[in-house]
Amino acid sequence: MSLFDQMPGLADFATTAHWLSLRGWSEGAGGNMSVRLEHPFDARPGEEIDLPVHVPHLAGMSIMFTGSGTRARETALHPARDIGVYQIGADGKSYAWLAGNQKPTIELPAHCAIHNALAKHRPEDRAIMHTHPANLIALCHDPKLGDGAKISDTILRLQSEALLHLPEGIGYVPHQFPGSLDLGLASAKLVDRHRLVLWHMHGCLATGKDLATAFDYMEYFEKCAGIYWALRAAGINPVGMSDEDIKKTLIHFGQLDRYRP
Ligand code: 2HA
Ligand code: ZN
Repeated sequence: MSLFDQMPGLADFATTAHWLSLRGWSEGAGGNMSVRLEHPFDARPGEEIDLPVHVPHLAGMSIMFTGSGTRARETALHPARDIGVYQIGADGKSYAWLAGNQKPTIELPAHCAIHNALAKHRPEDRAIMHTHPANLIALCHDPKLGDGAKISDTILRLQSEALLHLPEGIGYVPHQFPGSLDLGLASAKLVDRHRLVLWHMHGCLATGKDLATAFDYMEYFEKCAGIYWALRAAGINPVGMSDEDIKKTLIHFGQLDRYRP
């Protein structure tokens, strides 16, 4: 087995890609993922490529990225073809290929900006997932909602465990071009407080200690959004749990200090 095949986190990456496809969240080549490795990957780096963003908290780190144009439904079958590992330069201003796929997602700079914020604020959270769940994207189209606080307050109270998983609610980034660094920079500002960031009429970003955990957060949010749309389709205007029940539940499970209504 090659060093690449033994890379910690490779199975998590491949399995999660498969599930993104099974869920129908990453259509075609939609979505992308990245994971900071705990230890540098031992390979001779390729040519140094300048990053359009300075990421000092990632200096010297090895990071796995989805390859450009790869399909989530195929990645588990072809991990070395579809997943690349790169090293961030010692000055945090460049990256270089180490192994696997050699053409990273166009969102590499955006992911680097977000990893830089995670490494600073939540270093235990090493994984970033971006995908396109339909029920979540549909929330961006609802004039009754409109921003992260309103979406969190409306959606997460529809299932009594969702707020226990996501008491701080979700972040929201207004329109930015897909793949742009601005999208990454705006998300980087939110991930110190939020595990999930919804991208206006585009998709959602999840973070976690690994990709399976980031996927869990995406599922909790998508489940609530599915309940919301089922109720709306039935002609019911969802109200959800009362403030009192929410507070009692959060106190019971010791999560009140994380709650941001
Ligand atoms: O195509 O989802 O946001 C990959 C993407 C870019
Ligand atoms: Zn996308």
